[in-house]
Amino acid sequence: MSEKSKTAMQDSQDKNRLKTKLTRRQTLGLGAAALASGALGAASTARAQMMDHSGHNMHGSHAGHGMGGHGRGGMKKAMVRGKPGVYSYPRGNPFYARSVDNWDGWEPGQPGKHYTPVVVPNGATLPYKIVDGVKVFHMVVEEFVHEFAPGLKAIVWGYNRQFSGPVIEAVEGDRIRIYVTNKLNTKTSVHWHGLLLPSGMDGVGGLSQRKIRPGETYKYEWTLNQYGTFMYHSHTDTMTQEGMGLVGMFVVHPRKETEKRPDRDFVLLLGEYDIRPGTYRPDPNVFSGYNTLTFNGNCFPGTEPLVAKYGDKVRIRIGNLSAMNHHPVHLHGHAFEIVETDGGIIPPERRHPETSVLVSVGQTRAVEFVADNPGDWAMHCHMTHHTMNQMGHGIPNTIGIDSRKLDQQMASLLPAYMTMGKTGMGEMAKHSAHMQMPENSIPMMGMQGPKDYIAMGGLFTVFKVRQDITSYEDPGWYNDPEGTVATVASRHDLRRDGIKV
Ligand SMILES: [Cu+2]
Repeated sequence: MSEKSKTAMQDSQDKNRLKTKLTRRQTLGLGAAALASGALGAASTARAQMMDHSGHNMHGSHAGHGMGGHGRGGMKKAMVRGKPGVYSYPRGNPFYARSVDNWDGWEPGQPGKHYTPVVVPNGATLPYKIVDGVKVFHMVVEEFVHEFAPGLKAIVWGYNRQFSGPVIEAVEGDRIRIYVTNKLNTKTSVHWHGLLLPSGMDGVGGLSQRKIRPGETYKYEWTLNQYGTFMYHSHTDTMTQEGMGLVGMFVVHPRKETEKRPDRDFVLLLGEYDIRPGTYRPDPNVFSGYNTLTFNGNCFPGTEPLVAKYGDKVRIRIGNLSAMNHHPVHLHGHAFEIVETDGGIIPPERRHPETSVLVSVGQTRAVEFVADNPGDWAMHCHMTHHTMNQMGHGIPNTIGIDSRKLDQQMASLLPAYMTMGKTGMGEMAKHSAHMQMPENSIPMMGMQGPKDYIAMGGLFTVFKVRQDITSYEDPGWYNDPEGTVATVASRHDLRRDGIKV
């Protein structure tokens, strides 16, 4: 079908095409040689490259056409749309991440051969089977109970009883068919966020398709004509349905290697839910005050660590389908580059170093770096309220007060009374471990760490880098080399350095 797509770009943007090719070449990282030879030279080199790339094109005739033909009077031609019933791959945007120029006729991408499978902490990828060269997936939308962290469960909606949904993983050029069975008692639909596909496959209930009725199974099918980090989510009554958990990530690997593959390719989806202590359902109707913030549907201490070997090339793909909050995700001990967004690949020469990446609602960001610093490194949202669990926001500020008198007076009325939060929430978290907690609730934050109580919750996890591991199982806490842990200053230290305390 795609040989017809060549009609799609007989448009009026020849000038842009030159630019497009340059940018696209940069995007693809095809090397600087052609760039140095100037725009026209670069354009023809790009075209040659594309013809080379499309060597797998079954039909042959397509090679070089879609983007090629600069200076052939295209300025005068109006945009020609595909014929009715024929889908034309989008070709106008230089940022689309593509490693080939034609997407039909490829064998289904295989793990190991075409890609290094992603790692999904607290989750898994969606299984598929291959039927006549098509990758076939099946997602079942239903209600089930999910445990967000030890002690905190809620009735959620999700895909295939996974929360957040299983990661769909495929390869550019794969023909995919995704069945969606609706076992909810309300209508739904699935939108494929960031993916270039026919409008009718876009999953917006009422706009792109009729909504999926309870009990129905819908079929989505298209050919992946890009690679990158994308998402999927309900696009019917989204406030309720995303708020109940109908969200997931969608990763497409390049057909041809564009840059060295990462050794560890992690996928994390950020989420937020409102589960008030004592209740068993997220409340999707709230506007703010989300108290359960999650990496892949789990809040610390329920988050699985990300494990890498020293020297590994690491990619972390982060999507955000929270209801209302953007999350600046900060990694300790390393700097990274933001290499792609859900819109495409950032050309290498435009990347810059960061230690935090802001992932706004409805965005994905992929970062890359070399794990060159052994240790246990915190990775967390830097919004301090987002590393707390089930925090009430109506708490009086008692920091710094001396509550001894009040506690004595109150004790005569309420024997177990204790004013909380005088030294901050960290102490409160610890206390709550010994207190009677409301039903279905967890401490606002924390777990016992190797050196003390870790007063964090929500969007917090640990990135573990090790020199001498043979598997990526959780290696336990880091064994620090002697002399590399902060300790109490000795009297000798203080005297030597003239520190008066
Ligand atoms: Cu946040």
